[in-house]
Amino acid sequence: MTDTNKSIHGEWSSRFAFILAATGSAVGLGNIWKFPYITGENGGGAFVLVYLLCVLAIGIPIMIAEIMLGRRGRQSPINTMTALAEEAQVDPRWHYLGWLGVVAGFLILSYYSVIAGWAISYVLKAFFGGFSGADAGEISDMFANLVSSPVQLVFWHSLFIFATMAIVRQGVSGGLEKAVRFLMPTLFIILILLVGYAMTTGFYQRGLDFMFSPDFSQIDSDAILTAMGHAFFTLSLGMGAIMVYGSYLPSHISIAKTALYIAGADTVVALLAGIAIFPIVFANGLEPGSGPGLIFQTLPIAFGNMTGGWLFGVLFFVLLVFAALSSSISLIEPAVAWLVENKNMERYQACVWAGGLTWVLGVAVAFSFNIWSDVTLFDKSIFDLLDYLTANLMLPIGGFCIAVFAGWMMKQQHAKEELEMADGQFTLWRLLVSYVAPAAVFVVFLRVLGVV
Ligand code: VAL
Repeated sequence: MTDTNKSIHGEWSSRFAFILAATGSAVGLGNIWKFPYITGENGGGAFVLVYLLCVLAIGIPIMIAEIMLGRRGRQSPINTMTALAEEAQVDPRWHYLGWLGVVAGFLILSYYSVIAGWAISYVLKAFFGGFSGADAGEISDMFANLVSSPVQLVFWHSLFIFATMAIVRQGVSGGLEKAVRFLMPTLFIILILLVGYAMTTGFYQRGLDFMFSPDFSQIDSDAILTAMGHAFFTLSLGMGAIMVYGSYLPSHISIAKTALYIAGADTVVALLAGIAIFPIVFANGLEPGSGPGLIFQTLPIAFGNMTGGWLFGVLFFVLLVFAALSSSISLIEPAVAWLVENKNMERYQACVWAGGLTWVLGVAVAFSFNIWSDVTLFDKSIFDLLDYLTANLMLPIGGFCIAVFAGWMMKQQHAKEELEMADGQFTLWRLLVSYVAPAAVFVVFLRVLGVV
């Protein structure tokens, strides 16, 4: 773990390449699909405010910590944590933190892929003019038809897993670096265009009010947990992704500044998605809390009714699929890196195993929207259960442990060496990562459990 060490899997070509890849990981379905619908389900403004606070006070410091741990360990998250625990001379069981991340990434990908499959099928719907002139009712029926078909869902899910594994097989620094460089700005421009359309609906102000006027009577401790969990989800924290990407980061690059860029871009994309969607929701008398189908039931109305909507619709869903791909590869990379390191596999073999397993679980998720919709555990469908287990439990617990490890277990001189921050900044980061972030996660859990 010296400065000159490199990961056996390769390294990013520059700081910019890392920013692109990590932003690619962060910006995905979480921002465009999940953020708007959970905001809708949790009453809007107050939820958004809690989410923003969580990104700032918990997410950013933990992101800095997670990148730092990855870069110092230079291996898959499991082996990184083993090495770091040894270096810090603490309990070797800290390597379970690596496992937690790898398993969370795998579980998330299994449902992420099903949703990304919806986006792929919408590329075709847009292309064949399916949205043109359609009203809210027709668009809702279109969505209902899709999710009620197990065959279609499994087909699109399979395609998405295949695409993910094909990219991961190539290694992440090749084509993807280049693709993300062009795709991210384009996605951003289309979102701005959609905001432009939202302004013409007559309900723009209502949408803004919904998102930015906090009404705290709308949220309870579960909503706060969801907002906090989403801060981890959207920044790709606690799922091994950012740690493994950190392990490919050359040593001379400033981690803190990089983390700020990534979190900033991620937040802007999520807010833009919300600002574009809610005016359309209100203008068409739709329900903000209608759940995971929200963007698929709203944005097609916009595309079907605006000038050039055909082109923008196709472009938007293509870009959404790419945003999902640049996230999905980061979800499975930790498992693939571990299989290569520990099971003596070639990269392609590791991809077949990791991809195969995710595919199987994803099929169960696809069925949970139709033929298995009444299979429930703790009152939740398979999809809901996996989402809750990962975003609301595993990621915050993983984040908590990352903060504790970086703030309390690791020798501070080592953290300082890696981060190369000015003294004042380092002190602020330490304060946040050692006290504020772990305490906040802890208190939210206690509240949900009804202890405080
Ligand atoms: N952070 C990504 C997203 O928000 C994934 C990796 C969960 O979509």
